Amino acid sequence: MSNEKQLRNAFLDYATGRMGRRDFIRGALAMGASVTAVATMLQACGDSAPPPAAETPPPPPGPMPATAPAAPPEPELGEKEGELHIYNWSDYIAEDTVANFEKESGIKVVYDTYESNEEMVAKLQVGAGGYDIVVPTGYIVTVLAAMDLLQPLSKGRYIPNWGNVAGLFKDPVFDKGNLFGVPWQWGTTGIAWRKDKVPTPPDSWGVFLDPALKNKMTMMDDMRDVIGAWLRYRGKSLNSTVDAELQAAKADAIAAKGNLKAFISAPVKGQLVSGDVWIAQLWNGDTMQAKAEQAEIEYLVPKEGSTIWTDSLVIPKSAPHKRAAHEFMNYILRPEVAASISNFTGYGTPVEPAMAMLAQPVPYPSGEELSRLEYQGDLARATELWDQIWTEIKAS
Ligand code: N2P
Repeated sequence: MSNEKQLRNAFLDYATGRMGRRDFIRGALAMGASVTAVATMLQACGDSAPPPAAETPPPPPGPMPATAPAAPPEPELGEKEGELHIYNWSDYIAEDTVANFEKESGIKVVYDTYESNEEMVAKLQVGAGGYDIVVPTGYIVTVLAAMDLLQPLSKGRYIPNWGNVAGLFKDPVFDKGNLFGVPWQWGTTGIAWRKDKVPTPPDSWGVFLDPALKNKMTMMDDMRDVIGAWLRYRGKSLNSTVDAELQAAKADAIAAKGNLKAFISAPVKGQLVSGDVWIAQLWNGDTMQAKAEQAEIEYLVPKEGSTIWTDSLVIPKSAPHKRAAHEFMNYILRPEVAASISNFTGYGTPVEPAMAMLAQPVPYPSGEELSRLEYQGDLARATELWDQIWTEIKAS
């Protein structure tokens, strides 16, 4: 493994809490990283204490400081640009949000969509798209920040509406201090089903193993959600990095694949509405969008549990229109704008004063639901194993 790759792995382990500060600093310096580079990486994790000089031994582990480290100074950006390129998940914004923003700000928006985190990250990594805003799920924010692909936000300067964000969404584990992300929407992954076609609620991930429903079911085209579901089915964490658990999940996924019409995410909505698909692994909000067209569609979180997530707006470091990106972030934190977005998407809003304006407010999950839900974490070094298993499932 190259030094650079080793350093990246060490940083991911540190960023996700698998490696202590002291081990990370010692290892990074031994791999040839400069003290400044180590300091930058520590700061990216919200740790502003300077690393020790290379020749000084690392400090002994001590108690946590009583006060949070001071936030890094916020970059000042130039004049507002006249253009903004947004890359978001499909069906994840109200129909008039962009047009209203353009009218008010005079900024021309180019808007593209994707169907999975992987599709978006792949584009960012090769530097394609010229995007100013992308919308990763929590654990992906950690990964992009660790790869130094994100612009630190200047919330104090350009996002006065930041105060509207509900406390629950401030300072998340995946982005301590909200250095990089403005929370966009939150939701769960579960099962959408047609109650007129399937009389009993499919309350277990095991339903996808039922040959009686062959070709009437789909799972998402999403490595984390598919393998995660089969891990939960066997009582394991959907963040497992244990080879034996992952091999068992692979075997279940391959068995289920024989009954599936396809691996498909948001675009399955049309097939649920038409009745070509009766049972689909899907997110709560997309299910609500389909239900608006076909009342027989229902949603549940299987008894074995599933994923809860928050997606955030972030600005790639390479973004050509960073000031306009901040302007958009500030705009969508207005209560009436946030409410109109959630009214369309069916997902929960992190904008507190918007809650009272929702036609069908998405309540925060109950204690019982929360006990069955898990946030996805960065898989760090196990990412390669997960990638390989997903490739094997797709190729089977
Ligand atoms: C968009 C739903 C995206 C949610 N249709 C995935 N976190």
